[in-house]
Amino acid sequence: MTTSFEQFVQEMKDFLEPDKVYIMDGSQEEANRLAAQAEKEVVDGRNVLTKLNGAQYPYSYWHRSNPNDVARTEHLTFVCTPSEEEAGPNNNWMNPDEAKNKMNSLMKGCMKGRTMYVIPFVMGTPQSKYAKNCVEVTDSVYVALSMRIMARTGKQALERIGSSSDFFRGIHSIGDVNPDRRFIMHFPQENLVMSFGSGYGGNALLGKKCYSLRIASYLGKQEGWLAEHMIVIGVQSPDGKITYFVAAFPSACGKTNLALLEPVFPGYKVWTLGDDIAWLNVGEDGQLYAINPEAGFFGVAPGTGENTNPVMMQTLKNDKFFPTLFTNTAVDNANNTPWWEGATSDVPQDLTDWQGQKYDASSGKPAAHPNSRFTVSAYNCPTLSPEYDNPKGVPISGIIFGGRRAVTIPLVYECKDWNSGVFMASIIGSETTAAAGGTQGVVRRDPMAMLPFCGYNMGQYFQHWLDMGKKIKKLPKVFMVNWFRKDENGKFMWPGFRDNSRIIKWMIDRIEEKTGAVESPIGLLPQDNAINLDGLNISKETVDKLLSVNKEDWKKEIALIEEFYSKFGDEIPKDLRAHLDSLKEKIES
Ligand code: OXD
Ligand code: MN
Repeated sequence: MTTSFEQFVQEMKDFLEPDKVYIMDGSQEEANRLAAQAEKEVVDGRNVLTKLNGAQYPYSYWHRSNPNDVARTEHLTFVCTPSEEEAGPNNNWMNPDEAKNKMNSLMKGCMKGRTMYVIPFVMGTPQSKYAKNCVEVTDSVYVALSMRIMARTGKQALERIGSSSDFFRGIHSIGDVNPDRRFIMHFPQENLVMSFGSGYGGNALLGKKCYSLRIASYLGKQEGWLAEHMIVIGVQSPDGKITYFVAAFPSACGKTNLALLEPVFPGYKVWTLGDDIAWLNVGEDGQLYAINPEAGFFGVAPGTGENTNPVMMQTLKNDKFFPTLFTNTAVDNANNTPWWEGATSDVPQDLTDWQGQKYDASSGKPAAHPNSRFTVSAYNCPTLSPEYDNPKGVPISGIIFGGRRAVTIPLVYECKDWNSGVFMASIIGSETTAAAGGTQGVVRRDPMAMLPFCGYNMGQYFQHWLDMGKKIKKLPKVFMVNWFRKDENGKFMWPGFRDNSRIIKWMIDRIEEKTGAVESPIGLLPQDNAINLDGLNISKETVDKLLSVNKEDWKKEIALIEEFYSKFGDEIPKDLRAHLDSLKEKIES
């Protein structure tokens, strides 16, 4: 694309034909003004925002979406590369010309009678050489307000863009919120996304999954870096030393809880840098560095409460940067505060449910949608790392991968080296959750937790991971975890949440070579008593079960991995096939 910012805005005016154009400046005054306007505006039969109790949740608003528009819609999401092979079997593919024609016919003149919000934004701190310039146009004030929270928007972005034509273009309209006319089309070669018919975060906040993962993963392959579905944390030990980790989990597997963890051990502290996306670059010193390109958290509300994530509850009640949005939660009418399952242990008496109806607890249905969300600025987080805006990012010592698995996968193990880490990450399976439309609880392969987000052929993506390993001087250790293993009675064996810090501490001990490990067919397991379980009521038998490698289960797993790999044919790197063969041999011996 060769057009400047001004030319792009003009092109979009001509194409989308809005009544008004508003260019966002990113100021707090603007946030107040747009929020007040959104309270009055009715879209798709609902007020866009309803003000909540500011004394308890400062500057907070409630948003309800169309019940047909509550999650990412993977079957309507396309990667439009010139050839189908380039998009790979992991993506829905459409020929770019066909996709453009389809979107042009849906979007031509679609903003008549509406305002077009133009959102200049930077993904990453504007001072960073790793940050990227972007512009989204949208006709949704909810999207505009959300983008203000999730990215660095307005003047700082416009200054960075200047007269350059090198910026991502996102074109969004909520259209008539009709799933039959809903498409999220990615054009990696053109640094462009066109999205129509949905206001849901992952489909409409185009800086998030669409740009920072799908398009950015493609750019990362060209430019020699990685865009990953990962949290970023720094774990401080009592001696003051901070060890930085990135961790990848499929949606709704407790990423946000881990990103804001309060360790159980005195003297330890987790510093938060990101809860969803990390961009990984090799720094000048040859180490792997992570930045979080986002500026806010778009977190799953249900399950977030004082017991499970007290730091997030404080974040939601902070008032440094506003507004904070609650989408498809319920509302407690006694005090006009947002509520969701798990927010408090008791269910309030008088709730309005996520669809705006009086809640009937005997219905057996939840009051908040299972994928209801909060959108809150990272700057409101009391554990935000002082390094958050460091343009270099933070040096990574450990990479954690996980999934949600009732069986087979141990609580934790360490991969022997980088390449076996890439192999193990490439075979992750996880039970599906409410973050994407479709059946829940089915195990699907989700390599690196990136299956829905990798913007090109995953076979080539695996090769890119292997190639990155050759560029990094001091390779981080790679760990696999599964907080969700169940016993014969279907009960979780590991308490999870704050107790996950026990596992992180073991990882730090491994990184600092303070503890040995036990060889197993899949990797290195903790030695007896190496995980500090002080104060935890858990039997040795349960711990042994949590850490067991059951060959029969793994045989079944290998069959599923082979089936998954076979979809990619020759694109699977030889090295990973060799790892699979060797695993098979060890499991069958
Ligand atoms: C998310 C997701 O919204 O992964 O973060 O679905
Ligand atoms: Mn995510």
